Amino acid sequence: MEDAIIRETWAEINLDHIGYNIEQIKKKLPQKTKIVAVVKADGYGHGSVEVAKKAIESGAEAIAVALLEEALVLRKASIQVPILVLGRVPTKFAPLAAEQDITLTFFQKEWLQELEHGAFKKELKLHMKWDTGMGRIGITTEAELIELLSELRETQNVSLTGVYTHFATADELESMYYFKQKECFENMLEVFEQEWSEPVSIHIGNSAASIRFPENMHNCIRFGISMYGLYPSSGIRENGFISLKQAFSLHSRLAHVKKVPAGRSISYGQTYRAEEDEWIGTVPIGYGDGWIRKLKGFHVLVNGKYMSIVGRICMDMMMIRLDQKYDVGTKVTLIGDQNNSHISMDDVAEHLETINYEIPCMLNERIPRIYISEK
Ligand code: PMH
Repeated sequence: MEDAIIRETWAEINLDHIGYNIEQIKKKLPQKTKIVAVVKADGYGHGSVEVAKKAIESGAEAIAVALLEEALVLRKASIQVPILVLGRVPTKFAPLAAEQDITLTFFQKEWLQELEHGAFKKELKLHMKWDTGMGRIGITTEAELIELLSELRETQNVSLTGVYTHFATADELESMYYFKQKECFENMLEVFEQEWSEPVSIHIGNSAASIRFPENMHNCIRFGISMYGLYPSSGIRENGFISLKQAFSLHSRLAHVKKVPAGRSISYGQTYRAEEDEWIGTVPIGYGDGWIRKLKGFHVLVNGKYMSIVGRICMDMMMIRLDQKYDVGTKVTLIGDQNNSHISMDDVAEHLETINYEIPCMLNERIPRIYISEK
C-alpha cells in the first residue's frame, strides 16, 4: 500500500516507442556502429532503469550516465552491460567504480596520479575525453594527449577502453563548426593511433550527429534525446531525417469543477477574472511537481479540446477554463495525445522558451511514472 499510486496525476512512458526509436536509428547506422543508450538524469526524466532495460532489449549494447551514483542505481537493478560515466568522478570513488565494472571518463594527468592503488581489487576501465570544441571537459591539444598517454602507461590497475568527444552544434543544419570539431577529432585520433596500439572504442555522436551523419560515427553512438522520441532541434524534426515517437505523456484528472460568475477572480494575486459566467476546473498539478508558473497561459486537453490554464499556477494545483461542465475525475492530458488532439513536448518547450530536453527532466519525482508496453 505504501508504494501505491494515490494521486491522480501521472506520466506514462511508452516503452514500445523507445524500442521503435532505437529501431529507426539502427536502420540508419552501419552494422559496425553500436548503440550506447544515454540515461543520465534518470533517463531524461523517463526513469533510467526501465529505459535502460528496454534499450538493451532493443539492441543497445551499453549505457551512459553522467554520475557514478546513476551508474550504481543501474548495477543495483541487475543491469550488466558496460556502463560509462560521462562526468568527472572524484578519484576516491574509482575503486568502487572498478569493483562494479563501471567505466569512468578521465582527461587530467593529476586525476591518474591521485588514484589510490592499494584500494583497487579490480582493474578500472577508462575512456579518455577529448574537447574538440564543446569547451566543457576534455583535453584540447595533441601535446596533452601524448602527456596523458605517457602518464597512463605509468598507472597501475587501469585499462584504456575508449576515447571520445562531444559535439556542440550537431543539431544545427549549418554544419561548419560540426565539421571543424570532426576534423579536430580525426587529427587527434591519428596521433592517438600512432601512440597506442591496443584497440579502443571510439565514439563521437549524440542523437543529432548520428541521425545526420550515421556513416561517420566510428564504433558507437551515444543516443539520448531521440531514443525518447524527441528531435534534437526543429531543423532535424522538419527535415524528415528520421521518424520518432515521443515516449512521454502527462495526465491528470479534474479534482473540482464549478461555475464561476463573471468578474470573479481565480488563484493567487487575482491575475485572472472570469470574463463571463465560466466553467472552471481544478487540476492537481503545480510548480511543486515541476509544472512551473511560467506555464500560465498555456493549455491542456480535456475531451480532445484545448483548454487554457487561467490564473497563477499554485504549488499543487492549477485552474483551467472549460467549455462546458465536466465530471470530477475527467481525464486531463497536459502532454501527449487525447482523442485526435496533441500537445507535444516541443509545444511545452516553445511556450517556456527552452528546449524539449528540459521538460521531462523538470517534471520531478513527485509525478509517478507508469510504464506502458503492449508488446
Ligand atoms: N554524450 C554526452 C557526453 C552528452 O552530454 C549527451 C547529452 C549525449 C551524449 C546525448 O546527447 P543527445 O541527448 O543529444 O542524444 N548531454 C546533454 C547535456 O549535457 N545537456 O543537454 C544534453
